[in-house]
Amino acid sequence: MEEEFVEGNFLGLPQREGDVDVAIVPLAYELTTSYGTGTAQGPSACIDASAQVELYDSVLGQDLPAGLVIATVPEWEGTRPTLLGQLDELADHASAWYNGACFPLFLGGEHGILPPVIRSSISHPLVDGNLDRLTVVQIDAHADLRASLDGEPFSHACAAARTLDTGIGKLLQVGIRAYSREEAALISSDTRITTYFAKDTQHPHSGTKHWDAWLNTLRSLKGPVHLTLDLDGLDGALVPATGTPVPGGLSFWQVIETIETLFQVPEVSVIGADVNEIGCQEDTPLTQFTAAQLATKIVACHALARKEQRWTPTPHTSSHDESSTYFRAMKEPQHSVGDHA
Ligand SMILES: [Mn+2]
Repeated sequence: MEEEFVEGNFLGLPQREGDVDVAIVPLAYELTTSYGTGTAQGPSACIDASAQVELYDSVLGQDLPAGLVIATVPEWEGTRPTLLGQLDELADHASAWYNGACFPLFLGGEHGILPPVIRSSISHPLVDGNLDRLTVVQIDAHADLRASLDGEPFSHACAAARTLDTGIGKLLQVGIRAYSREEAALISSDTRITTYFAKDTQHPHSGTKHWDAWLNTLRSLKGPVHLTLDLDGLDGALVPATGTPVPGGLSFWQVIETIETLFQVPEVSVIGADVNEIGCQEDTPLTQFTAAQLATKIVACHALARKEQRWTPTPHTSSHDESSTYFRAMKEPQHSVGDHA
């Protein structure tokens, strides 16, 4: 039976009755993007473009919503006057979807959304107050490990560094090809970080060996995982309207393979994901359509994980300090690599 098409909803899907299984959460956040190229319009552009994405997924073997209640949440826009205040506001907004019964997919917005999103996942039952249990898988052109950029420690260029500050256990990166000497030093010295560089995985002769090693690294994971997909991890030709497109990146199919592989690891539960740095391309919808296709793949892989009993809803029973002043209480980042900005 054909679903009714609802304008403004992800994939045009009508929201069914019942508890929300998948929340599509648009975060129109753009405070620190280098060129200010319109990532705040990205989430709505992605939702509009999703109207053209096929509902059938070949791996799932079904049409979405595949029996799930998928809700498209109204767009978040910050109201507090300071950046740290807005990060707390964003974390409060995100935490509602970490109740253990729902899978949130955040659409950004600049990559600066990541630290508050990760902070808010502390209330998820599988994290259970200890973010050390969480692994973050990052697809990105940039390492995002700077201490600060232009004096701003919460810049999008510092998203992974501030996420490490929240206390996560592991950070896995792939697609990385733009980073500073200080970031290279941190990658070498911080045992929580594992980085697969694009110069290795995309090498015309030896790339396959490195790519297989990346997939095997994913397969070795256990426990709760958050997937953060910065669109610029893809080759710039595919996403020219992302904030900072970079040549030499991952192919579309490599990103698909990463998503499919991660969601199928038997001992992994992907508790949330984000697609960020979505731009709104005017002359062709390629950038926002690419984002919409990958967002759909994430939802389909989550649906498959539920179907194959690799994702069991774990309703919230415990209460944790869900402090809504985490970022405002922060004076300085807790680690520092040399900052020449
Ligand atoms: Mn990034």
